[in-house]
Formats: sequence, structure tokens, C-alpha cells
Amino acid sequence: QYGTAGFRTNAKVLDHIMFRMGLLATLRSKKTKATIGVMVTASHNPEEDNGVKLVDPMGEMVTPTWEGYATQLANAEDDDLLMALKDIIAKEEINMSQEAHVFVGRDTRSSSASLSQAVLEGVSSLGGLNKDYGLVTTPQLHYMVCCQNTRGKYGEATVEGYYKKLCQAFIKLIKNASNCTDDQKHLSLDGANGIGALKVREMESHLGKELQISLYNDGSNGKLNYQCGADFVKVQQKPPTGLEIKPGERCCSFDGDADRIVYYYSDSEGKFHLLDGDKIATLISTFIKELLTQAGLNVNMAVVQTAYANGSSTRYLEETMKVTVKCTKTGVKHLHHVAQEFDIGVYFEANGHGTVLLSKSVEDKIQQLIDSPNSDDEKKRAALLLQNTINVVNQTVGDAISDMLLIEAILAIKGMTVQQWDAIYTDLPNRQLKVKVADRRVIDTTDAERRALSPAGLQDAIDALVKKYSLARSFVRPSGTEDVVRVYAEADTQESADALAHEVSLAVYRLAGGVGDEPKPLH
Ligand code: 16G
Ligand code: MG
Repeated sequence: QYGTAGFRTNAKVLDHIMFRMGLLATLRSKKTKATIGVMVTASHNPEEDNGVKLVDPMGEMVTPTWEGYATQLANAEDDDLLMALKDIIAKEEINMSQEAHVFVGRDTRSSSASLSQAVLEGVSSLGGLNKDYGLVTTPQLHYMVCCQNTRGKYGEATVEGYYKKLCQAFIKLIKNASNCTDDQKHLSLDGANGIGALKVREMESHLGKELQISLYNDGSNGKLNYQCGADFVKVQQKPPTGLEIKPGERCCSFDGDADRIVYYYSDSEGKFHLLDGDKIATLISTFIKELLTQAGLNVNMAVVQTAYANGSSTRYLEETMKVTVKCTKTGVKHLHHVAQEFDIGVYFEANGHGTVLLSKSVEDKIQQLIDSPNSDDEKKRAALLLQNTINVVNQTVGDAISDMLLIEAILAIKGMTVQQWDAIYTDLPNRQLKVKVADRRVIDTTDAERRALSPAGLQDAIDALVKKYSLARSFVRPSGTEDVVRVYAEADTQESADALAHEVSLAVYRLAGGVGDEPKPLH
């Protein structure tokens, strides 16, 4: 199945899927009369895996109907492939004489070169024209597709153009950071031994001395995503191997295709502190809200989260920052779509995938303020900062490089240390567990996955368990990427969160047909 983020499995069985996704991208291009992207990557999965994601004309994830076609094509027997193609062509009324253009990119996995070759062959066998970008991050490919289809309005469709746009905006932002010491300009970066590390190296010359990056896990000897990278750090709640973490120093990790980022530091007692997607969303939305106030702009802004967002972050945003918070189902495309409904939508998953979307009308209002002879200096300064914020952001999809530049600029402008950022609110202790069941589809959820509709009795059981603890919350959902049911629990103490997660796991095991041994308590 074309899952939450495309096909992903062991690289050895992917040849035909890649070829067929080349075919499908070509059809999609003919249908939309626009350039389509195909990215070969399995993100944070182990090196042995690979995968493929399709990118729609505005740099978005492909639409659900076409995800369905992707699944059909991937599963067709060789002999039925032509029929499956004809079926899509008929359903979508595709004009086969229409030109097609496909951009292809790949990550650093050893299997990626030949798999992307299979995509290219798929494209050319339907007469499509391709451009092979070779090694790029996932968000870079999304960016290229958007630039191409907006005829350069969003930027130039080259990797060099991407660096220029982002870095120039970053440097303009950082000029507003008076008294920023060299110490504050330093960042330790874990590149997950992947494409992000390579691309940060490439970009460095565009940054001048404004950001000094010590790059670890740059792929020169370590294994991709192995005990490093954003997913490892977030799930294990510990620093990656291969990165020297000095007390108080700001560090960050990318994932294997550089569309996720998390920050962290260790305090003077050696305790590890993680700043995840929720903390990032809070920092960015606070910064933007302050600028909007200074600029005298009244626009509707929201932060979009999933059920995994720490309860403290939601409370802080709603009660202290007075920002609208929306909750959606897990998966970037869901957050992206809700964020689009607002003038400004800041979306982040707790795992570190996210970006900022700004409507054209907000961009126009900001430009008017900059151009108007009547705006006072404070308003103009705020408007310029907002404009450069927009330019440093990759609005097509969450982008670790772009998010990193924005976060670094905000911290410098606010004169904020990573500890001060962390102290904005305190995360509630939480625990995530997985439960194996015979068929995870027996779990049906509602209310952005926060409540279970089936199996019968499960939600009542969860409600009763949650009541036993203070500041507690728990939910379960079938994973979209693994054959398991995921359990999330948070509460006022780690002991309570762990106990609640275990008790809810037991309820899932008993009511949803658990297989194997019963879940054991964590302590
Ligand atoms: C995919 C999604 C990510 C989501 C995760 C959930 C994209 C690009 N990635 O990695 O957003 O958080 O799946 O996995 O959409 P799960 O369903 O196994 O919990
Ligand atoms: Mg990724």
C-alpha cells in the first residue's frame, strides 16, 4: 500500500515499484499539465530499506485518489500492468499526447542509484521527459517541483538557487541580532550519515560566518540512521552516537532524508533535554505572532498539531500565547491541509516534521507595509523581518535545513539560549508503546485519532484508566507504517505515564486481539 509517506520496504523488492511509479508520475504530469516529482528514499528507516514518494505540482504530497492508483499499479501482476494503466488513463481522461515532465531525486542509500534509474526508465517508456537531480534532500525536490510549476515565482529550480534564497534571507534576518557572540553562532549538527549532511556541507559557503556548524555523522564512516538521526534521538530520548555533546551546547539532528529536525542539549549535570517539534512550533509561532503585533497586522494564525503533541505545548499555546490550535490525524499531508486554511499556519509533528504556510494575502500585506511611506520604523522593521522569515521557509514541506536556519535566526534575534527556549514550558512526562494484534484494522478512531470507536469497550477502558492519574491523557491508533497498534500516554510523573501506557496496552491486547505475550509493566 502507498502508505502515509509512500512505499517503503526492503530495497531488494522495489525495482518494479520504482519503474511503475515512473509510469504513474508521467500520467500524473500529463493529467495536471505540470511537472511532478519522484523522490527515492526511505527516510529514517535502516539503510537496507528504500522507498518512493510522489510530489504534486505545488510541491505537495500526491492526492489520495492517486495514492490509490499507486497502490493498484504496485500490486498489478506483470500481465495486468497494461490494463491497470489503461484503467487510470480512462478514469482520469488523460490525453496521452500531452507532454510530461518528471523531476527525480534520491537519497544516499547504496540502493538509491539503481532504483532511481528504474524510475527514469518508467518515465521515458511513457514518453515523459525527465530531469534527474541526483542526490538531493526530500524537501529540496519538493522545492524544485514548486519552483518549476510557478515559473520561478517561488525561486529558481536549482539546488544552488535553493541555497541562495534560504541563505540570503537567513543573513538578512541575522543582521537584526545585535550582540550575537561567536559562541551563540555555533551549532553541532548530527547529519544521520545521510543526504542532509552532504547538503549542509554544500550550503556552508553561502552562510559566511553567520552560522558555524560542526557536522557529525556526515556519512564519511558511520551507517545511515544507525544510532543517530532525528528519529533515534526522539524515540530513544538520548543523544546520537558520534556527536560530542558538551554541557549547555546547542545540538540538532536531521533524519535520513532531511525532512525532520529535533534540537537538544545536555545540562551541567549531564541530563539530556530534547526540544522536539512542539517546542519548535512554539518558538516559531511566538516569534511570528510578536512580529505581526509589531507590524500592526491582524491575520488569523493557527498552530496545527497531532494527538502526539505534548499536552503542555497545547496548553501553553492556547492559554498563554492565545493562539488557535488545531489537531489533525498523524501524517504530514493532514497537517499541511489544515494549515492551508489559515492566513498563517504553523504545523509540526512532535517528531520534528513541520513548516510554516503563509497565504498570498499576508505576503501582499507585508509588502504593502514595506513599500508604504506612512509606516513607521518599527512597523517597517517587523514587516522586513516577516518577509525574510517567509523567504527562509520552505513552504512546500517540512525541511530540516530550512527549519534549522529559521530556528537559529530566531534564537539569535531574541538573544535566547537553548535553555531559555526549553524553559518556555515544561513537557509532561510521556511514554509510547506498541502492541501487536492479529489485525490492527479492528481499531477505528475518531476526533483526530484521540478516541477509539472500536473495538467495543476500549475507549471506556481508556477513559477509566486515565481518570486514575493527574494531568493524564492517552490514546491508541493503528500505525500507518508498521504492523502494530501505537499507544501514547502522558501524565504528571514519568512513573504515572509509564503505568498508564502499560495499562492501556493491556486493554488493547485484551480487547483488540493481541498476539504473543501480554505486555509487561515497564518497571
Ligand atoms: C510517516 C509520516 C509522518 C508520521 C509517521 C507516523 C510523512 C512524510 N511522514 O513517517 O508524518 O508521523 O508516518 O508513523 O507523512 P506511524 O503511523 O507508524 O505512527
Ligand atoms: Mg524523513
